[in-house]
Amino acid sequence: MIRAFVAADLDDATRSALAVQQFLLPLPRREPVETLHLTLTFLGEVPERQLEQVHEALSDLRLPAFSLSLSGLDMFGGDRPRLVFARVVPDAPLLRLQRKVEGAARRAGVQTGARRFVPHITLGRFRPPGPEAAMRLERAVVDQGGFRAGPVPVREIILFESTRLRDAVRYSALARYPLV
Ligand code: 2AM
Repeated sequence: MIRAFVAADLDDATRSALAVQQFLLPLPRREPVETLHLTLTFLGEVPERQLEQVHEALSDLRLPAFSLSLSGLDMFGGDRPRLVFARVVPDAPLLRLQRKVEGAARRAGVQTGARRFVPHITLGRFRPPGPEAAMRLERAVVDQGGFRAGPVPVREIILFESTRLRDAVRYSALARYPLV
């Protein structure tokens, strides 16, 4: 079984802008800047043969290159925050791409879950800190709410394998699909 997901890659200028935000936030843990990405569809643990079918379906997609806009920061977890992210504006070209990728995964027989797509780029993922640290973090997220970036060009999407290591996760690109 291979744990996999499909994501849009980011250009260097956007990575740098996000790294600045990471350093301004009191994050208990930061995602390594070179692994920042926008997940389009999380496939979960899939058998290798099925992943090959996802690969074929993704290879058949003909999709245009487009741009993203990033607008503000947010958290998942409420008053027990466990993830801080940059919000990605859910505009039409992104939603169209996401639907196509999800459709390709489903055609290959992958059950992708019913969660609504909330486009985001995770900056930090961690165990919820204590109440004081959580409040400091929330305040910083609000203070940095004016963060904007873009247009972020998206010229390819990537099929990633995710491997859980002892205290980290490694993402390896299995295949790349150019948007034309
Ligand atoms: P996240 O950053 O919001 O956690 C690899 O784990 C990528 O797939 C991450 O970007 C992660 O998003 C995303 N993902 C979506 N659903 C997931 C799930 N149920 N379990 C793990 N990762 C998930």
